Amino acid sequence: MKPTMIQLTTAALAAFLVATAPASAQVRKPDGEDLSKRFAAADKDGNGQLTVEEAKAGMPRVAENFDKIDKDKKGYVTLDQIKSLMPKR
Ligand SMILES: [Ca+2]
Repeated sequence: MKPTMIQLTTAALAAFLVATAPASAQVRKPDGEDLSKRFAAADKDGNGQLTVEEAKAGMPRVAENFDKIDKDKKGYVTLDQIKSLMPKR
């Protein structure tokens, strides 16, 4: 049986969360700081918003889950929106 769309979506989201927040065994630096740096590097025009194009270039995992992060369908995501999807510790 082929995976359903929901299973694929869940798998993609799980992969995204794992990629942006490595398991504690792998974590070396504060993930908030790491995420901020990656966001800043991906945000080419530095306006604090990541378009899907910027995400594709700098944060592919964000691009893959862009629609889920961009809940308001504004066409961009912010660092806070990305952080809100990170597992809380
Ligand atoms: Ca930008």
